[in-house]
Amino acid sequence: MTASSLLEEISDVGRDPKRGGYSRHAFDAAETELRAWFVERAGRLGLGVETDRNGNIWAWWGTPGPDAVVTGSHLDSVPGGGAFDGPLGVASALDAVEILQAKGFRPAKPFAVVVFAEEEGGRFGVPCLGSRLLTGTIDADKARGLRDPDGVTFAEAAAKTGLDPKRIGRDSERLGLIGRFLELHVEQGRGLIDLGSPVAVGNTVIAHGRWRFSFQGQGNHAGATLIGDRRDPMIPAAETVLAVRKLAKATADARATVGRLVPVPGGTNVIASTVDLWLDARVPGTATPELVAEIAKLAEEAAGQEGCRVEVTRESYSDDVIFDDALRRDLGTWLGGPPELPTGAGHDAAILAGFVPSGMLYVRNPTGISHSPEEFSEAEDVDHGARALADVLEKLST
Ligand code: HGY
Ligand code: MN
Ligand code: MN
Ligand code: MN
Repeated sequence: MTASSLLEEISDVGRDPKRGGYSRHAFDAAETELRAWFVERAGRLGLGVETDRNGNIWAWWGTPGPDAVVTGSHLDSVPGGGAFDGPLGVASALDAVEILQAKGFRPAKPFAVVVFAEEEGGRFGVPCLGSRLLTGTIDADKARGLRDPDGVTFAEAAAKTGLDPKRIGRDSERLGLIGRFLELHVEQGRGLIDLGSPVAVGNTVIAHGRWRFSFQGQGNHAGATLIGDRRDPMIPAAETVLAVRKLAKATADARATVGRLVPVPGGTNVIASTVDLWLDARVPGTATPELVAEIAKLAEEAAGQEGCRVEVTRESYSDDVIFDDALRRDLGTWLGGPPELPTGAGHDAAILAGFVPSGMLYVRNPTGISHSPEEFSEAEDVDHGARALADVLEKLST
């Protein structure tokens, strides 16, 4: 089945009528349905499927072994996300295997399609959790203790899906099998429209991280409390949101976002006792921590003026990544010199790039919008991308 028809096949899974788009989060009903879909589709291609200790699914074409060519992406989404971010890479990998099998190709090296767990961090808050656990770039105890918005820990959710929480953590043996990793992904931006090409080769992923700002004040009655008697955490939180924009605008090429802000208890006629907000900050090079420190300083000043406190916690951070030079060059040669694209979006390939030669292919998204229902890629470009992936996987596996 072509990648576009595989995406069509799952187009009703995890639709989110409230937010629009899709909400498919680690081990929830929708993502579990997608996992089962992947296992069934991989089985039809004769791939040997297994789930690793961290919840990543591996579909082996032939016997697992060293110097493996591995491709894949993720099936989870952001809340109210698009149909392509993640599943496009998985569907294209399945289509690429079918294209190669149909022409009688057999890989000369071990070959696997992988689906990483919790790439968006949409449930447990840390992006690329599955690939960070595989590579040991997150402490296993910290990961086990991560809580979702309902207070369920990653360990509990993993156990419920059949994993042994005690085994969660770096999987050196499995990591050691990977010779090359290649992720195909929908473009999250509009570079390819302007460049007039259906595909591009990834070159860099900019540094990015997530920080939690927890503002503590005094919960109180909205009508009975004079303004001068308040310690309202919503005020410094709001000032921090404005400071994020102001300071990011003053920092070259910075992107900084507050997409999630949670007042507790969250009543219309209640002055909040606490307000939590999450900052997603990304600046090429080493300037992200500096930008965040400036924002935190303003947050502390604003909290002090309102008689509140603020606690800032770093929840995740990844440095700038440059993909493997030789692989980038080979991909460019094999695909006839498509453009190279930097990206501000994080990917599992960027986590693996610290351990194995990794690369990315992007497929044109004419809306230039992602992490939103408008995310899109034409079927013609989707299937062109899958054929391009098949071509380069054949070269890598010969
Ligand atoms: O947030 C990101 O950049 C990615 O889509 N997980
Ligand atoms: Mn994403
Ligand atoms: Mn993605
Ligand atoms: Mn990714």
